[in-house]
Amino acid sequence: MSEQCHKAYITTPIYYVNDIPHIGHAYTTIIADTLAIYSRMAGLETFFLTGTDEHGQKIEEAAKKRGKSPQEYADEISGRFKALWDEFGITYDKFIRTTDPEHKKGVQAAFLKMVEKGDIYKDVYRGHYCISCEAFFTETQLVDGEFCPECGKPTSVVEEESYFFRLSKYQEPLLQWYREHEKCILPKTRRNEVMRFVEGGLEDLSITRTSFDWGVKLPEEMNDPKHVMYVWLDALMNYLTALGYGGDEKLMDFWPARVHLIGKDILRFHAVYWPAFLMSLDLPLPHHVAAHGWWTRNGEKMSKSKGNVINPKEVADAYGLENFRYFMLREVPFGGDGDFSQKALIDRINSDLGNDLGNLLNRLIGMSGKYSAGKISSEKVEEHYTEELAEVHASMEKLEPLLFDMQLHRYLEELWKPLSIANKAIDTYQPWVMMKDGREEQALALLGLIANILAKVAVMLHPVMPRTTEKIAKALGFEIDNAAYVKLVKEGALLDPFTIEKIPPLFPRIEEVRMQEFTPGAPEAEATENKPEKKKEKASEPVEGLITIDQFFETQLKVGTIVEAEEVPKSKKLLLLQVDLGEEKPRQIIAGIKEWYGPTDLVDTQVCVVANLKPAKLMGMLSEGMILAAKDEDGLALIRPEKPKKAGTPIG
Ligand code: ME8
Repeated sequence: MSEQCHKAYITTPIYYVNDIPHIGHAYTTIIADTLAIYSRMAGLETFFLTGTDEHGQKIEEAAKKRGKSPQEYADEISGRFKALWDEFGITYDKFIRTTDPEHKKGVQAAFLKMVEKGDIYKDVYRGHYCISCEAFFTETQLVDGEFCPECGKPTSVVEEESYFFRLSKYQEPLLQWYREHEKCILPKTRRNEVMRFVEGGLEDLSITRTSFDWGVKLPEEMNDPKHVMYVWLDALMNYLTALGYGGDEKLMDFWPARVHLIGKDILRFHAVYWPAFLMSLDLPLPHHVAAHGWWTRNGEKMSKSKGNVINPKEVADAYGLENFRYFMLREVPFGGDGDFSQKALIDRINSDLGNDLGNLLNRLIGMSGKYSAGKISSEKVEEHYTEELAEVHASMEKLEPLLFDMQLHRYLEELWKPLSIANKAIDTYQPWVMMKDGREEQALALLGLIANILAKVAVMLHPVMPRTTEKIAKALGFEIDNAAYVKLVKEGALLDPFTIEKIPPLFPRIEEVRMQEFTPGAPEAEATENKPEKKKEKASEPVEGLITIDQFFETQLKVGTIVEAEEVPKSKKLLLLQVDLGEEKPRQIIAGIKEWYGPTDLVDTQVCVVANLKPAKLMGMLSEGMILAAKDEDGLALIRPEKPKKAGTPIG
């Protein structure tokens, strides 16, 4: 993305409707949202597109398994993606669905244009097809002569009449594009990878199928009704049809895209096929295709078929949506893979957000209330804090290029430098001492420095944490908008004056893990069926089932003393316990142990408790923990410490 352009068209992949949204999807969408919010704030005319990819054999089969029509099924899952993005406040301008009539019309128009260009011919396709990846492979590319090299699932042999796109014709022009545009594919290492692939030779691409039905039909002019479009041609075209290609083209001046954000799994489609299709359509190529890495669980890519997905809504509910946004962007270098860990998320919230940012704001609010009745002037800041200001500006200047180069983790790292300057300045100059020893002007100017640093950071953090930064701005008495961005960031100027308002702490400290740790559950039937034996074996290898010591300690086990026990009315199984864990008040725990223990057996005895389980409701009552027990054919026995221990003693 270059700063000089005045339009910013930003896209996410359109997500397949065979998978419910997980944190991988949320990651791409949150990055795209961050870029879109930034672009709008920077005064660029912005169009942010997301949506769902609804055609193809994979979706047809998934719908059939659920006894639904593909359309019904697509409506349902597409709705879930849209609902989640709406709940997350994602600022998309359009949510496209490939089943939209305008989209289908646009894809057909593109097909005709490619025919006109002489880029399409009819032949017979013989080869292997992976339904899960919706991709063709040659014999030599397969693993063990049968399995997909991308996802490991078995491929099927296909021999059918097909239209082909002359991809081979575009080999040289593609190489030229990569060579001439250093940043066309980001990160740059990916560009090298794509170049090697294309240099290896490109075969023409089969772009229609006849063996199933769920897709965009060929244009009537082709007079060949048994063909439907290859799902990737259909899907990639969404980036154009969303702007009206082949119909009402009034948004087409947003083309070319500033950035197509994608995961590294779909790089070949976006960095090879897509630019070749665009060349065939005589359209300019995107400025950037930016491929991020994978979120993994214990080193494995997260996906529904592996049964190891993390629900982004659960994370957002447990830790706060904007904290989650910050974590995702800060934790993993763009392009690299990242293993999702709650501990890392909690550390980021407590340390970066709580200590570095939140405490700084609290200190400013406190000091300004005490020393200057909430009024802060910037008049003397330059005079007293020239060096600090210069350092702050040097950091601010580095930010935009980092963002536009997708170096989001470095962007946030750099953005934290001014915070560190501010925190250090307070510790070094000790304004409370200056207030006492006659250096009031310097002390008040220091508050001006801090307020300006916080204002600048709030503006540049706004795209990542929109609502939180609005609260910071409110506390400082200004609004985050293009004018503030120009003044504080572009011009490097100071705001003056500030009227400080007290607000509650933004990042209360998190002491406990708030989500149930993921336990490898049975993946949904539809997804497991196709797994090759090889993969299944791998999943049961002992190492796969092991956890690290850190993972173990994410479960907090404590000794508890049962102080009260009673029957749950109308329940044959449940007892209501009050268990002392050495906290302010006993925890209420509902345990399914009534068949083996009566209330009087339990009072004043000790048990082992999972203390950081998300509270759940049972029979309308809150249960705030779980008691450990072992059950075999002889019944159930509670697990108890061998000797009495103080209530709340950690186990581990
Ligand atoms: O590929 N980590 O759709 P899709 C990070 N319909 N990102 C992940 C991820 C993970 N574990 N899993 C998924 C398709 N993603 C096509 C796209 S575009 C014209 C057609 C994200 O539902 C990442 O952005 O399989 C990846 O590229 C995308 O979801 C794949 O989504």
